[in-house]
Amino acid sequence: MKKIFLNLGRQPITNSFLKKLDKKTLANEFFYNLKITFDTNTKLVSLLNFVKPEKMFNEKYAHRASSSLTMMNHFKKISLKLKKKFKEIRCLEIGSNDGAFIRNFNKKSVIAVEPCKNLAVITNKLGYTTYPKFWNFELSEKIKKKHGKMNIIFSSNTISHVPKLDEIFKGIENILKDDGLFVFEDPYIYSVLKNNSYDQFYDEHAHLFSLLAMKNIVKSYNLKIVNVEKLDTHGGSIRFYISKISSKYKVQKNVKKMLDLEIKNNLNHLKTYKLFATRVKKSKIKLQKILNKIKSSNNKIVGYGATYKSATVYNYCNINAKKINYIVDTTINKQNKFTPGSHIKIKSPEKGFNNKLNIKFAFLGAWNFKREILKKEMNYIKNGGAFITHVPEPRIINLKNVNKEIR
Ligand code: DWN
Repeated sequence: MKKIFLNLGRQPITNSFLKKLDKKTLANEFFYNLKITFDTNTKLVSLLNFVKPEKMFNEKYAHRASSSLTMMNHFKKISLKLKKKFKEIRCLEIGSNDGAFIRNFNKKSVIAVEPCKNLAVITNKLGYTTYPKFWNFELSEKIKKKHGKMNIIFSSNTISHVPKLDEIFKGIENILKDDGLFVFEDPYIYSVLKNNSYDQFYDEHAHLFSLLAMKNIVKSYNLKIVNVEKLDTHGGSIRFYISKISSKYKVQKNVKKMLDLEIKNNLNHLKTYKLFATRVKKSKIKLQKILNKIKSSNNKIVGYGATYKSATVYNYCNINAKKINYIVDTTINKQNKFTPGSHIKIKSPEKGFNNKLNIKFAFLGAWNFKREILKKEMNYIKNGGAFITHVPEPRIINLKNVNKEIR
C-alpha cells in the first residue's frame, strides 16, 4: 500500500528552462504536486503523481552527461570493467544522453536508445546507432530482430526515470543473452535519507531504489540480482548487476551485506521515511535563514550549477531571483534562460563567475560535484568567496573549513 511521507509542494518540469518571462510563457508553465510515497508491500519509494514522460524527455532536453569530468571518468572505469568480462561485446545502452558512456566502446558493438531526439542526433552523428525512442518491450523486439541479443545492457540514471518499470524488465528479459548482464545505476534512497538530499526528488525521478525494493521488482521476471555496489556518484548511487535466473553468475556476498544494512537502517519501515520528512522541513528553514542573513547584509548570492535537483530546492524553499541573483552553468543550452518555477537567470561561468565581479557567496546547486567544484574554484575561496550547501545540512563552506569538505 502506497503511503505519502513527504510533500515538496508545487513543482515545475525540471527540464523546462524558460527562454523569456513574458505573460504567455508564465501562464503556460506546467506545475504539479510533488508528493513522495513509500509502498509498504514492495518497499519502493516513488512519486505519487507521475509526470508524462513525453513532457520531460523531448527534443529540448538540456542535461549533458559529459559536462562533468567526474562522470566521464566514472563511465570510463565501468566500461573497462564490463569490457573485460566478455570476449565479444554486444552492448545496449538505455538512455544514452550525449554518449558519455558509449564513447568508450567500438561503434559496431553498441546500440543506443535515447528518447530525447536532440541527444540521439549527437550520438548518431558520432556513428553510434541510436534509436530515438522510449525503451519498452516493443522496442526490445525490434532491436533483437535487427541486431540480436545483447550481453551487456547498461543504463545510468535512466531506470529510476521510468514510471512503468514492467516495460523495462520485460524488454530486458527479452533481449538479454543467457550469459549477459544488465547493469544499471541510479541515485540510492539510502544515501538520500542519510544526506538529507531531498532534491533527488523531482519529476524525472519517478522512483528512488533500494535493494529491498529492487529484489521485489525483479521477482516477477526471469531475472536475479547477482551483485550490487554503492557508488559515490550523484551524491550516492546504487549499481545493480542483474542476469537471467539460469545464468552462470553466482549471487555475490555484497547482495546480502547491503540487504542487511538496509534492514538494519529500517529502510523497510514507513517511520524511517516520516523521520526523514521532518529533517527535510528543518533543512528548508535553516537554508532560508542562511540566505536571508546574507541578503540582509546586502550581499549578492550566485547559484553554481542550474541542476534539475536545485529546481526542487528553489521551489520548495520559495527561493527566487530576489534571493539568488543569477545562476552560472557550463551547459550552453541552459545559458541565457530562466530556471523553471523560480525564474532565475542562468549565465555562463565566464560572464557570471569571474574575479572582477567580486562575488562572495555561491549556492552549490551541483553539490554532488562538490569536490570537483571546490578544487576548481580554490582561488575564489582563497580570495574570500564562500559556498552555501544544503547537503547534508545547510551550512557555509569557506577557507576555514574547505579542506575538510574536499576530503
Ligand atoms: O538523473 C539525472 C542526472 C544525472 O542529470 C537527470 N534526471 C537530470 C540531471 O540532473 P542534475 O541537473 O541534477 O544533474 P547534475 O549532473 O548534477 O548537473 C550538474 C549541472 O551543473 C550541469 O548543468 C553542469 C553544471 N556544472 C557546472 O556548471 N560547473 C557542473 C560542474 C561540475 C561544474 O563545474
